[in-house]
Amino acid sequence: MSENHPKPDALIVGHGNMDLDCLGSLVLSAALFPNHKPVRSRLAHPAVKEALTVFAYKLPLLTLKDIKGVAPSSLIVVDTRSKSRIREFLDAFGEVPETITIYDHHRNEEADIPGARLVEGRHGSESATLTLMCRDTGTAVRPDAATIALAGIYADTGNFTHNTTTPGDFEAVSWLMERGASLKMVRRFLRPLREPSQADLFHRILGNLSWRRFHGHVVALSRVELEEQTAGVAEVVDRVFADEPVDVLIVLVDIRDKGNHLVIGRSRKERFNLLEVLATLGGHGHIAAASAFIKGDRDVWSELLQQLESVPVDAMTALDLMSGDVTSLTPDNSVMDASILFEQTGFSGAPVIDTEGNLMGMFSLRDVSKARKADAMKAPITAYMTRRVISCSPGDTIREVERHMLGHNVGHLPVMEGIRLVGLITRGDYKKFYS
Ligand SMILES: [Mn+2]
Repeated sequence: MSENHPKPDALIVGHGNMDLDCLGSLVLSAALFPNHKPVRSRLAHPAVKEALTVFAYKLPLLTLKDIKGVAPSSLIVVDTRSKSRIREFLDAFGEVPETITIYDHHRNEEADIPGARLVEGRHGSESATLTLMCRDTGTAVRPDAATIALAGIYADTGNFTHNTTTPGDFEAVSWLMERGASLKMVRRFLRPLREPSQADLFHRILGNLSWRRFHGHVVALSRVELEEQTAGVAEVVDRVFADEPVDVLIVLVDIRDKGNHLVIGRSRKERFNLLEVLATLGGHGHIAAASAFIKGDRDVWSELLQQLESVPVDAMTALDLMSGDVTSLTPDNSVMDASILFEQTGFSGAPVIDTEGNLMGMFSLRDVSKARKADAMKAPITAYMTRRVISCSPGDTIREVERHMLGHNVGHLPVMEGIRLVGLITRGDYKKFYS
């Protein structure tokens, strides 16, 4: 900005190291509040750098240099509510702005910007919230801005698969598509591992993976070294997380030149609050995606393991999923007896228990129809039951339960403590868990 221009009086900033949702939020809020000028952060994710290169001439983003010493009367903060994440901008200002308004969806982030008014974002991406505001206020959004916003929504919702995704994210996408957003360009921005160094890091993270159990949660951990801090590490972690069948992934990156550390975590479990785990390391983010940057010589690995030991909520296990009050059959029951039981109860299967309480097998509706075809409804159920029963233990994780049920295509999974039947998990129990 040349000396001839007046210093801007009203600004929009996002969090440092801009990601796509942050850029989308900047662009949309610039459309919503045309008297406010958006400012870009010093660092940006590789995908954002690419977007800036493609659209630079259409995105009038100010730089830190432009706002040095400015005392804005009004500041809009998007995609963060944390003071530490807008530090570079606050440091550049001559004075703290009088009016600060925050548009953010990081519900678990501490809102510690003094005097700021928070407009709570209720969707999986802040770009969705601001898109719907544009729609509702009749604010025009050009195709380029729509493309960037669309990329932000895809990125922050993990292609609409994160638990935080709402119908509003979809509504916003629909509206942006009507404004001419380019899916082709979004695909380009979202393609992972664009740098050779990212591919290398990807393989090293995978190569160093180990699995540990903390309070029933199975956590995949990996520790790698980088010569210097490079952009795009989080994208690599996302890629590993997308490919690996794990519930929680935590990667520690030791950065050699300055002796700093970066911890990036991803979780698919609502019960596993990553933000809480990384809090003592100064982490920020969401329950499902958080990271921490730790300066200097600290044994971050040990601290992390210690913190994981104190994960607050135990993992769900077979015990949480099962019904303990199991209706069972005995070996002297006939197929007809079982058929009547199923009809009366609506069950589609039951364990067969002998007089000593041992599990002899499982008998299901499928077995009834087999016997009916053979005209053998009076035969004992032992003639038609499944003897090789797939079972699990009360302490098995949901993932292990899943493996048993889906891997062997069984609709009833007995939960055994040694030879004693303690419960039964049905397809219905399993589906309830996912609803
Ligand atoms: Mn966001």
